Amino acid sequence: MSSSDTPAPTEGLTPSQLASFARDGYLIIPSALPHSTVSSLLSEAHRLLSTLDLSTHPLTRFLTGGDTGDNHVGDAYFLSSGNKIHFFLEDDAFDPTTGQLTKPPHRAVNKIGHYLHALSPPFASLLDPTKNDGMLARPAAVARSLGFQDPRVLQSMVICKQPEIGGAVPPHQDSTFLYTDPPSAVGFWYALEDATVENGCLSFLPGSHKWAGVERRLVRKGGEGEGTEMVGNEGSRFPKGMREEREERAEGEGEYVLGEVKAGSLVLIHGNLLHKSEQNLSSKGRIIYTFHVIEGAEGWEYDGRNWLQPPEEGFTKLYA
Ligand SMILES: O=C(O)CCC(=O)C(=O)O
Repeated sequence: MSSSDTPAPTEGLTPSQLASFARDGYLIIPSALPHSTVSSLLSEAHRLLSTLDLSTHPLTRFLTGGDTGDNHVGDAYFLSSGNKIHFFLEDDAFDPTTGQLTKPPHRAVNKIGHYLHALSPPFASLLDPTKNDGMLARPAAVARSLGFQDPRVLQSMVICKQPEIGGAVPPHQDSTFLYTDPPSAVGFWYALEDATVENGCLSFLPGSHKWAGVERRLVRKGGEGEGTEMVGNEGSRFPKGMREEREERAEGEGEYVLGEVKAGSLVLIHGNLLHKSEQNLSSKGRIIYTFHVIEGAEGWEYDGRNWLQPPEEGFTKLYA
């Protein structure tokens, strides 16, 4: 095959990928990142971990608040992380009796967030539509395929799922945390290391995005103080256009499907989809990179009570 016959890299989603995402609420795209990109992002994740200085760190732990979401992390260090690179520690990295860390700092981090897509050049370059590095399914092209008019990127994170102590992430919907009215969040989740059952891969409740409305939202507590809380959602519970096809189902029905993936895979996650990951008690870590996209066009309102508020420059535009 001559170079002129070589098929152009697939930029957006194919019709069958779109159909699969619409049916299941998630889509796995193997080998979305070339090996060179995976290694540069992984090196950047390790470099960031090596910069953690616990002598000036408030020792904020990443707590999901369990099934109810009560007691979710919400101190000033967390609430101010939307335009910074902050480190959140693993609860099980602390000895419960003494409160001392039992792991070295780089092995104690649950996640790094939430402005990597702007402040870290290797992570920022994932969003660059002009780069020609063999990457499949570029974020802007994917967003176009999904019908976004003015997609905005927010809440980027490296999630470490550390060996032996990596915490479980309970079942949740991403629009609970990044609520627009109507809901519009889509998660872009990139495996930088293989994710397996042993080290806490994702699992999904297929089709739940069609019947599980956004019933609750994580918001800042009122006033100038710290803290987050879960409140009932009084706005729309499903994205535009989904009301007609939404199915009536009781929560708890259906079975989660494991999403074991190789490094370099991209997983797209609908904001209403119920998904989770288990603890990592194995000796192998599982580093991933994720960011979310919401609709920034007129007709979608980003909620002023959401835990994450836009930086002065506004949430990052995905379209040039
Ligand atoms: O990577 C994980 O274990 C969980 C990530 C997740 O559920 C999310 O980003 O919404």
